[in-house]
Amino acid sequence: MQQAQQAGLDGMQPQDFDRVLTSMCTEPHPAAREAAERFLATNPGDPGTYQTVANLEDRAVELLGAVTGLDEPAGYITSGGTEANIQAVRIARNRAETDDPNVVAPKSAHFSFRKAAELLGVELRTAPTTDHRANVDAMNELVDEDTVALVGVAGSTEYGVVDPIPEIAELATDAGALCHVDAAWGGFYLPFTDFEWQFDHAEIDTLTIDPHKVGQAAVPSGGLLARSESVFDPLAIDTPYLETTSQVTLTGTRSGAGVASAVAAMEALWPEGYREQYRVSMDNAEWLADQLRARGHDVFGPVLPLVTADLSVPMTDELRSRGWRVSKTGSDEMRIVCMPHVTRSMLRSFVADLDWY
Ligand code: 0PR
Repeated sequence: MQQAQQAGLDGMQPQDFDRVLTSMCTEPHPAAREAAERFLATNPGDPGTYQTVANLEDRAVELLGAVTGLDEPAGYITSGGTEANIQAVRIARNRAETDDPNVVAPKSAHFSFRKAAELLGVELRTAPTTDHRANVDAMNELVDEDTVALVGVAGSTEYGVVDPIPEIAELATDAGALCHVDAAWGGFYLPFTDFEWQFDHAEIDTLTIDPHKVGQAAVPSGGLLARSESVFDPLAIDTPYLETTSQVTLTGTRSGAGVASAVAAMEALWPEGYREQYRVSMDNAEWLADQLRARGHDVFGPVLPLVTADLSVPMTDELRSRGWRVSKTGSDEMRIVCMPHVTRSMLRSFVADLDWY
């Protein structure tokens, strides 16, 4: 920000992806980039005025429904996974009758649930995990009559694991609580795996899946889906002077670029392009895991295309100084996310740099 003020934008370039091994964003698909630019000045928050982009949003939700196993999907394009998760917790809180609501999630749940809890006055109860995966018994122990939602993660931020969603959904049904699945990152890899995480696998009420992550849309493009339109009823706010009479979204003005680019990316890539991307990224992650194991490191994964390893922290700092963007888990392991821009040749030169130490 400071730099931009001093130098102006002339000649400034955004971050190159060629050494980024830690981001959950990636290079947008060329069609997504083009669509984002074309719809830059549109606002799906005002569908009466910006009808074309509103129709595109319906198409985006239909495509997200196809990805997540939902025949008649309801939902909208959010600013990202954070907004989608906040909204899911808001639905759960608003529809329940308690004054002291709590949400039960595995401790692996993304920090956006902390934001949701704080904003909404909901207690977030986090249960210990087993091998980084939600432990359903531990979650069950935290459930009581004030539990309004249970959360499962399908593709966790730190380790890329998938929680036992059908079991979590059963707990939610028994508790009369909402079942929310966070597939913000994993959602575009998971259709090509055997994991049970979709609406047609379990009694799921709401689900987060972000086109701006593995979906290869432009930022900002998140997704919140619900089993039916009525799930959104507890969010409806009157909008007296717009042509439409109510809004269920969190933000008012929203990005038409995000909506259009989500449609463009999904039309270009669903399903074959994403399937191929899953295959390539998973191969890369497995190759990297093998290389690190062969060098004596303790490696976790890949379950989905994400690998962690017990490289020491100073080494991670050294790597950063050589331009590699790597990050650490909460337990100080190095964490590599094999996004679409992460190629085998990138990983080869990364491993060669590791050998240099
Ligand atoms: N749910 C899951 C499972 C996530 O991994 C994330 C983000 C979110 C929700 C929230 O999504 P938004 O960031 O779109 O609101 N996970 C990444 C993280 O926190 C986000 C990220 C993306 C970080 C790109 C860095 C980066 O360069 O690590």
